[in-house]
Amino acid sequence: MIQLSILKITEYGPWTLTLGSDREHELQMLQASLYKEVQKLFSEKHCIVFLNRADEFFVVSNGLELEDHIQIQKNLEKLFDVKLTISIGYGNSPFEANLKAYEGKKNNIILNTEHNIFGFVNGKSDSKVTIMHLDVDDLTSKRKTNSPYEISSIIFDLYSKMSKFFLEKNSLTFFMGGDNFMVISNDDAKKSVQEFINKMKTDDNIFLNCGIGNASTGRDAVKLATKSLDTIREIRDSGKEKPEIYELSC
Ligand SMILES: Nc1nc2c(ncn2[C@@H]2O[C@H](COP(=O)(O)OP(=O)(O)OP(=O)(O)O)[C@@H](O)[C@H]2O)c(=O)[nH]1
Ligand SMILES: [Mg+2]
Repeated sequence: MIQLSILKITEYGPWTLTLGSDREHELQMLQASLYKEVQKLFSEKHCIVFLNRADEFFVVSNGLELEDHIQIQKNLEKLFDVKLTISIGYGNSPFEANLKAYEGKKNNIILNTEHNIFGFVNGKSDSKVTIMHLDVDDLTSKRKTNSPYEISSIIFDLYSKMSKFFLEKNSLTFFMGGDNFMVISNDDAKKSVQEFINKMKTDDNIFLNCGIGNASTGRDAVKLATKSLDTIREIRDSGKEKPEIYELSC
C-alpha cells in the first residue's frame, strides 16, 4: 500500500494577483523556500517530497498519521503568509493513491478543519514503497554536440514520454533535475521498465540506467534506488558489462 499526501497552496491564484504585476521574482523565491521547508519537514519523518509544477508537492508519506501532518502544517503556518491544503490518499498503486487524495478533497472528506487536511489516512499499516531512479547514461557526451538549451529540450521530451508510459502502469514520474527522474512505482511499472529503456534506445538513441529501491518508507526507497543506480555506474566503471537495471530491498 502506498500513501500520498498532496500539498497545494490554498487560493494561490487570487493571492498572486495581490502582489501586482512585478511579482514573478517574488513568486519564484516563495516557491523555492516553500519547497525547501516542505522537503525538510517531511524528510525528517522518513518521507520524500516530489516537486510538481513548482507550486504543488507530492509526498510519499507512508508511515505518517494525521497527527504528523498537523505538526507539519503548524510549522508551515508559522513560516509563510500563504497556507497549504493537504489531501491524503492511499492505494495499491501510486495512481490510485493520487485519485483517492483527489476524491477526498473534491468530496470534502475533512480530516482536520483548522489545518486544511482532507482525505484518507493509511498510516503505518501494510507499508510498501517502490521507487525507480532513472538517469541518462553518459549525458556528458551529448553535451559535446548539443548546446545547453538543446539538452533541456531532449530531457523534457524524455520526461513527457516517461510520464505517459508509466502513467499507463499506474505510476507517477517526476523530474529531479539534471538528467534524473524518479518514478513512484508498483510491480507493473517495475516489470515494464526494460521495455521503456529499449524503446528510448531504439526511438531516440537515449541510453538509460534504472536503479530500483523497495522499502517501507519513501526516503529509504529513494536511498536504495539511488544506491542501485550508483551500483550500475560502479560495475560499468570497473570495466565489466553493466546491467541496465539494478534492484535493492530492505
Ligand atoms: N537530482 C539528482 N541529480 C543528479 C544526481 N546525480 C547527478 N545529478 C545531476 O545530473 C547531471 C548529470 O550528471 P551525470 O548523470 O552524473 O552525468 P553523466 O555523464 O550522464 O554520467 P552517468 O550518469 O554516470 O553516465 C549532473 O549535472 C547533476 O545535475 C542525483 O543523484 N540526483
Ligand atoms: Mg547521467
